[in-house]
Amino acid sequence: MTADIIPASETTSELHHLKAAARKSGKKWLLIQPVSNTSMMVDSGRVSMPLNLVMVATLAGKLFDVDFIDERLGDRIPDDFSGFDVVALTCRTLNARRVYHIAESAKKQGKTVLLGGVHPTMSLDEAQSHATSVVYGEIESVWPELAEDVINGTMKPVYRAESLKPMNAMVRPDFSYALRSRSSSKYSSRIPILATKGCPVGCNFCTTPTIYGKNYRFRDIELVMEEMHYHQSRLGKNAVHFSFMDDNISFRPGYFKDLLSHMGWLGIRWNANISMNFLHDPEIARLAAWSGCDLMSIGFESLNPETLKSVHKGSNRLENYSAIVRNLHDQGIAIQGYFMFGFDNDSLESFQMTYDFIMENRIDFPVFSLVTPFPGTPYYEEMKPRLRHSDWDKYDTYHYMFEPKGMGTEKFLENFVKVQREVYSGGAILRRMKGKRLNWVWLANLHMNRFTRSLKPSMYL
Ligand code: B12
Ligand code: SF4
Repeated sequence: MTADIIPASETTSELHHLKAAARKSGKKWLLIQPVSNTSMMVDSGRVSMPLNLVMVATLAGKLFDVDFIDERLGDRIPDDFSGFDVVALTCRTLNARRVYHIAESAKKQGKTVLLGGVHPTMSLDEAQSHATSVVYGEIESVWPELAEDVINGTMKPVYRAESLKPMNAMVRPDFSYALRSRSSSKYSSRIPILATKGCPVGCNFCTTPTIYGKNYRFRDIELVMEEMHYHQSRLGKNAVHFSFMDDNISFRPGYFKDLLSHMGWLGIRWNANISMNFLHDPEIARLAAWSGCDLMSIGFESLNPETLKSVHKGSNRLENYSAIVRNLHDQGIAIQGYFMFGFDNDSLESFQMTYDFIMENRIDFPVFSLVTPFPGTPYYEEMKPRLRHSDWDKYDTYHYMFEPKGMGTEKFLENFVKVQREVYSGGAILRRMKGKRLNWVWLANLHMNRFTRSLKPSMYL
C-alpha cells in the first residue's frame, strides 16, 4: 500500500480531548531502546540519540507519564515491569531477538506491549506474536487512535495509517527524555534532525520504498530553522553539530539548495546521508560547504554497472562518481563512502575496481558491508531460497548471507577482508588522507587500521 498524505488541519485539534482522559487513566509508559546482540561494532562507541524513540516519547509524554531506557548506554532494563502499564520497544532486524525477549517477559506480566520500527513493520505477523500491538511505519500517523485505545484498554493487533501526516504537522522532538539517563554523556554530541522523509529511488534492498512508497515529504524550511535555533539556545552556542536522519535529503534539489541557503547563516556543522542524483552539480557542493557540511555519507554501493542495475539503484551513475567526489573534496567536505559486496555479479575484479576507485579518488572513510536482504523487501523475497539463516542477530550487514554466484565462500570472504586491510593499511591511509584536515576522520582511519588488522574471514560467518 502507498499511503496518501492528509492535510495538517486534521492533525492537531483532535489531541486536546485526549489529554484529560489520559490523565484520568493514570497509565504509565516504559520506552525501551534495546541493544543488539551482534558481535560486530554496531552499537559500540558513542551511539546516536534514537530519534525514533524520542518521537514516541514526545507524543506519549504529552498525555502519559513516560520513562525512557536506552540499553546501548548501559541502562538496565528491569525484570519487574509492575510500575508500568505500557512497555513500548523500538526494533530493527539486528536487535529483534533481544526485543522479543523483553516483550515476552513484559507480556507475561500482563503489560500492554507495543512494538514499532522497521523490523516489526516489515515482519508484522512475527512481531505481532510477541506483542499486544504493532505499529506499521511512523507513530505520528496513527497517534490519536493509538492513544485513545491505550486509554480505553481496547488495543488492536496492528495500527496502520491509510494516510501519512504532512511533516509540518509533526511535533518538535523533545530530547529531555533521552537526556535524563545518567549515562547520556555516552550519546554522540550530534543532534539528530529531520528535514525530509522517504526516498522514491526504489532500491530493491531498502526498506524505505516498501514502507513509505513513492512519497517524499519535507518540512517547511522555517520549521527546520526554528528547530536548529532551539538547539542553539538550549546548548548556549551557535556551533551545534546536526546529523540529518533523512533517507535522502537531496532528492529534490530545489528544496535542498533552499535549505542549504538558509542553514549557511546559522554557524552550525552538519552531516547527512545523501544519494548522488544531483551531486555532480558543483553548486550543491559549494552551498553545502558554505552551510557547514563536513561529511556526506554516500552509498556508492558498487562499481559494477550490472549490479547497480540489478538492485534498481537508478540514482547511481558510474560516469558521475569521480566528479561527485571531486566537487565535495574541492569544498573540503569529507566522504563516508559505503560499498557493498556479495552480489551475484561480484568477482575478483569487483574487489580490485573498488580498491582502485577508493584510492584514486581518496575516499576519506570507506565502509564495507555485506549485502543483506532485509525481511519485507523485494530483495528478501528474491533471495529467500538462498539465505543461509534467519538469525536476526546477524542481520547487521556484517554477516555473510548467501553465496554469490560468481565466487565460492572461502575466496569471497578472503577478498572481502583483504580489500579492507589494504584500504586501511598505514600507507593507504596516508595516500588517501595526506593534506586533509586533522580531525575525527583521521582518528576513524587509525581506528580502522587497528580493527581491519584483526579481521578474519570466519568473523563474517
Ligand atoms: C539515519 C540512519 C542511521 C544512522 C542513525 C541510526 C540511529 N541511531 O537511529 C546510522 C548511520 C548510525 C545508522 C546505522 C545503522 N543502520 Co541505519 N538508517 C538510518 C535511516 C536512514 C533513518 C533512521 C531514522 O532515524 N529515521 C527517522 C525516524 C524518526 O524514523 P524511524 O526510525 O522510521 O521511526 C519511526 C517509526 O519507525 C516508528 N517507530 C520507531 N520505533 C518505534 C517504537 C514504537 C514503540 C512505536 C509505536 C513506533 C516506533 O515511529 C518513528 C517516528 O516516526 C534508516 C532508514 C529508515 N527510514 O528507517 C536506516 C536503517 C534503519 N538503517 C539500517 C541499517 C542496516 C543500519 C546499520 C545496521 C548499518 C551498519 N551496518 O552500520 C546500523 C545499525 C545501527 C543500530 N544500532 O541500529 C536499516 C535497517 C534495516 C532493518 N530491517 O533493520 C535501515 C532501515 C536502512 C535500510 N537498509 O533499509 N543508520
Ligand atoms: S537511494 Fe538510499 S534511501 Fe533511497 S531507496 Fe536507495 S538505498 Fe533506500
